[in-house]
Amino acid sequence: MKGIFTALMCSFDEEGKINEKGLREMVRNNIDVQKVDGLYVNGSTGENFLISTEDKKRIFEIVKDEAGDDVTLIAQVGSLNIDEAVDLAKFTTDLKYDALSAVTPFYYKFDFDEIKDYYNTIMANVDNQMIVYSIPALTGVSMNLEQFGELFENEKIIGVKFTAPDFFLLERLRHAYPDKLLYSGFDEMLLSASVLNVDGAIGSTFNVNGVRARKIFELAQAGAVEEARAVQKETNDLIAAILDNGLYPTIKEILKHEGVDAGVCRKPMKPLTEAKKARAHDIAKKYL
Ligand code: NGF
Repeated sequence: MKGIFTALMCSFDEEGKINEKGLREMVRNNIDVQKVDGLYVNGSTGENFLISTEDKKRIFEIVKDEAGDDVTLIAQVGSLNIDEAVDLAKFTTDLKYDALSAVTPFYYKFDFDEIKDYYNTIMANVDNQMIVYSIPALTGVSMNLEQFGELFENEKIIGVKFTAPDFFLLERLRHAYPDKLLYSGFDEMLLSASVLNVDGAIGSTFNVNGVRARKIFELAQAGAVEEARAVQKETNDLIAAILDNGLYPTIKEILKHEGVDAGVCRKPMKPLTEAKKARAHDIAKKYL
């Protein structure tokens, strides 16, 4: 369960339908070219919150079929509809996904007891392990050290995907829960998180920059911080350009530049203009 995990994208056609061939190519690209340790399926990067339950299941099936046992697979099953979350948790456990993850329930201002009940309900229904997906900037849900500790009391909850720039909390979590898995969620902060001894990282840009991400992680683990910093700098030049051009559509366009049939993003995300498409190809040429 440790190492570099790509937050997998899904290839959609112009009508928003799954492009199975493209999805399979994306899986293979991550395994064979980016050489990542695992895939995080149907997360934010997978446009999970824009797709139907049926499409989520189909994506889980295609990815498992293509990846087999080549890499570790984590299924993001979180949903505001707890019945859907449980259904997806059962479905992916049956498919032999190695672990589950669930975004903290958002939109309504759930209190912590409700959040805890959400995770415990999902896990009571399956024989699997759970990585909490914490991304306060998008969900508005922040948890403190003690609250993470309360979630971790459930032994099936084995870690957290920590997508936040709060390195004080990350260090406290590392110190307090040495046996739980901590994953860095912001690719541009991978070095800082790695120095704090996270167990791995899950990120969108690893779809195109997985090899550099591994270098950062492994150099930091080996104490070679100067060298790691140089690779993080190259990485951040790439990430800054991607963010400036539009995150997910630009990663897809870069994948196309690399020969991967990455398709387009689903509405309401808008397609890249011709100028931005050209810029994405320039980014690939300049920074990859
Ligand atoms: O895309 C976001 C939104 N965050 C991802 C990652 O944390 C999301 C991060 O890689 C993820 O893993 C998922 O698909 O669930 C960023 O895209 C990257 O650091 C650029 O900012 O915040």
